[in-house]
Amino acid sequence: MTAIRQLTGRRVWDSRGNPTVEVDVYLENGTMGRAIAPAGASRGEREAIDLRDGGSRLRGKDVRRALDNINGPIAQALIGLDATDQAGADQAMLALDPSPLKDRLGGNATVATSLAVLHAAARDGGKPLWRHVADHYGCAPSLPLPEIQIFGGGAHAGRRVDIQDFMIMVPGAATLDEVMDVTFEVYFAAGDIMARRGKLAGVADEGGWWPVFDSNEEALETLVEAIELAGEKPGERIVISLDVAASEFGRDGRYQLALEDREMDSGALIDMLGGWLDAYPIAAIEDPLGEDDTEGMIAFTRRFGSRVQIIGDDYLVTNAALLDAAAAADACNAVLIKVNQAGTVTESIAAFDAAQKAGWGAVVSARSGETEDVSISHLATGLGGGQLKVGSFQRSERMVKWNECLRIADEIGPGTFVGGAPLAQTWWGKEQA
Ligand code: 2PG
Ligand code: MG
Repeated sequence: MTAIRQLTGRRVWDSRGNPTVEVDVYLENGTMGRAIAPAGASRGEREAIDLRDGGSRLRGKDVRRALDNINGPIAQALIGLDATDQAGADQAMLALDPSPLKDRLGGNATVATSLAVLHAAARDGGKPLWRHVADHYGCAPSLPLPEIQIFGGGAHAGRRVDIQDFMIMVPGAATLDEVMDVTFEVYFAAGDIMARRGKLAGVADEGGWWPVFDSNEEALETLVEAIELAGEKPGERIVISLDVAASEFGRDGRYQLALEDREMDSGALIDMLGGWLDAYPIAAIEDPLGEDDTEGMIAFTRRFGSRVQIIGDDYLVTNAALLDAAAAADACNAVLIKVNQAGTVTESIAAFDAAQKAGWGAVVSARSGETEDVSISHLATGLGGGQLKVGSFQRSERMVKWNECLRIADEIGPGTFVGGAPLAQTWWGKEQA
């Protein structure tokens, strides 16, 4: 056992220029672990809250209350505990704040603390974080298959288009290096097309090109063109992945497509998305219906679940109980794992375990507000066999995560990137068969 000697929170700033919390955990032997809380923009209603101060200071976004919680009650509860007992440290925080949304301590306070403890324990054991995660949770580590955004949208691009993420995956690549090469070509081909049409207008929150489009379909068409301009055949080595983030434009089974000035019910939205699945090589689709539209999710999964990965993000908020219920109802077939939605590493692992039990895929994911923290690159690798979504192929808070995966690839050795995670291959393979 190596006990936690000191725990300190400080205010730092994220990729959107908003304040966030960083935690340093020091162990008795001087080992230190550090982590920073990310922040979402399209947040699920049932995810752990970011505790912010409100009021007029920093537009209400300051995090002094979360820092007070870290430096006060959380430090008091965790000092003296064994840093290698992740569940024990997380449990100590849950005992302080048993509320479902962690509104007392703040999910930002708990997630930075929880991840900092994980980092400290890994260092204490002399292991890279990915190896510690694999050993601690009994997983076979493997490099994740990246999901990389080419166009932003939704809440990350002033709602310029309704759909939030237009992404590619390269399950046909043999190595992570190859994924990066292919992504470079597609990303800049997309930029060239936008420039040629006078539509190049910078990038959205996660580094994808700003979506100057007249319809959601135009974004999809342009993505296909970019893949072709990069010299690839869409659906061969490269597939498309979408985050519809439907909760952002739908409530109570009614959806407002602002771009097209159209209102539709769940059935019409499902038909529209189904049309896209027929027309484009889409292998994965996230939050196709709203977080309150379980019937829609079930209907969508019934129709398309055998041919496409259907990922619950806002719908499941990295919550094992919600995942169990969704698995029983057949309401999607994969989960997005965001540690700050759950609020602790232990609860995120519980959601990951529930996904494994259900036979579902798992996509470890960043938030739209990010930092230099690279914990998720390690988590995705350590847990093994999955995917990783960190945004686009530009802006350092995104690229640090891809670059960290490349370093991990050197550590883990050749042959561990299995030509695209088996998961994505399986889903796409089904379609091809
Ligand atoms: C999502 C994420 C990342 P946010 O919806 O999957 O793209 O967005 O962090 O804003 O919730
Ligand atoms: Mg999402």
